[in-house]
Amino acid sequence: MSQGTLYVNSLARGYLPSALVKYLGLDIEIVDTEKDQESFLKQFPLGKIPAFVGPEGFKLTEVMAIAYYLVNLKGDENIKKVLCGATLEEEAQIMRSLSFTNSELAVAFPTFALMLLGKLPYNKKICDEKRAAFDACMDVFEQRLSEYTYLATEEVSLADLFLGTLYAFSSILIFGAEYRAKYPAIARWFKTVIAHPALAGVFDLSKFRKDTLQYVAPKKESKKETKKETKKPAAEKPKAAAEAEKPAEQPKKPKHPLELLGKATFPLDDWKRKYSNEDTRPVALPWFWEHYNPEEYSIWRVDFKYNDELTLCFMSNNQVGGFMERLTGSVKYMFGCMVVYGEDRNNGIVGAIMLRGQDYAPAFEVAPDWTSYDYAKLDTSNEEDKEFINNMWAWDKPVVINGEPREISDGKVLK
Ligand SMILES: N[C@@H](CCC(=O)N[C@@H](CS)C(=O)NCC(=O)O)C(=O)O
Repeated sequence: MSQGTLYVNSLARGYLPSALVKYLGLDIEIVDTEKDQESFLKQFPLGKIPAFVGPEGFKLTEVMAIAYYLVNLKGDENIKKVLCGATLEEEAQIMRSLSFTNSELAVAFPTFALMLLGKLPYNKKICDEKRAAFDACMDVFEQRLSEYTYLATEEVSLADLFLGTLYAFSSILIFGAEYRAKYPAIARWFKTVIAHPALAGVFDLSKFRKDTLQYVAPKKESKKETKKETKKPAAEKPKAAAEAEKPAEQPKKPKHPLELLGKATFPLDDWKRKYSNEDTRPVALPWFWEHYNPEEYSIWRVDFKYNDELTLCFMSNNQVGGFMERLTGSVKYMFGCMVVYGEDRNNGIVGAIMLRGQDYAPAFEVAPDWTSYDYAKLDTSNEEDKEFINNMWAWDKPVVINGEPREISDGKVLK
């Protein structure tokens, strides 16, 4: 009879339990939740990786508990003594190291990694803080490993295997050779740990980064380049073919209605650059309020009308992404953020969007699904409305919905 199902994905905490299943030769099915989100979330609505279900519905979450359970499930006393400890003191030291790695290093990592990877809005202060917290953990490990061979005992234990997987994961994703060289004792230790049969073949070491990933502010699209690119292929085509492809008469593109409002003094493109390149709260937002002109632009609260029909947060966020793509025709007159708040099966979409003019319709109606949203004009002379706009654009605090603070799980920027 199968010994259960382990749910993992390509995120860091999944590597240890799946390596253990293989190493211990357990009859456990390993399911990649990226391929089967639905059945995973049905059983584990929090959606945290890893998760485990035994044959009689015995459920486990938390990487440390799952790792401990898998080793004990094997029922091999020698393996258990090595991986989980042979004495009370060894067990406690292994637990100590696992807990430190899991609650300090593994918690600091995703925030700055996701910011560097462009998957979370970049905030220099938070990014630097989390990075410093990660480095502080590395210092603790470096100190330990310059005095001892392993993290907790005299052999490779669960503590070493766990940190080993996170070290490999972060070296593939973020950290380069120079960073690793700052921790020579850890690098030496890693060579031994990665050679342990439990981790053999789990990571492709040739994928370790050479340079550490740095934050690069997104580049503004250059109109000149786009023009150049569209001209080039035409020039390379034989004349006759180019002629044949030419439409008989080029119909004039109708002007966007907001074009009729003329050029605004508020430098929208400068603002978009500021927002992308600077810390939102301390630098970008003060700049915005200094330059904003409410006679030229208006700012709207946008609420999705059918929050009850939303299911998984990532699907709600895809919906926001689709809406923004459909607004492309108006984006040069607009800026804003829309966020998904709440949890899977209990979430909603809200945002604050600035647009040229005082009427929302001309900007939004280019998107066929614009009627799925409610629009309410915000009063930027009112502190509460201003705070709502700041919160939507900084997207770093819970949003208050019907008097209740709701965590923001994801979002998109329209720019
Ligand atoms: N305390 C949990 C944390 C689990 C966790 O945060 N896992 C990450 C992957 S390493 C995850 O599922 N992140 C996705 C999310 O938080 O939605 C544990 O120790 O297992």
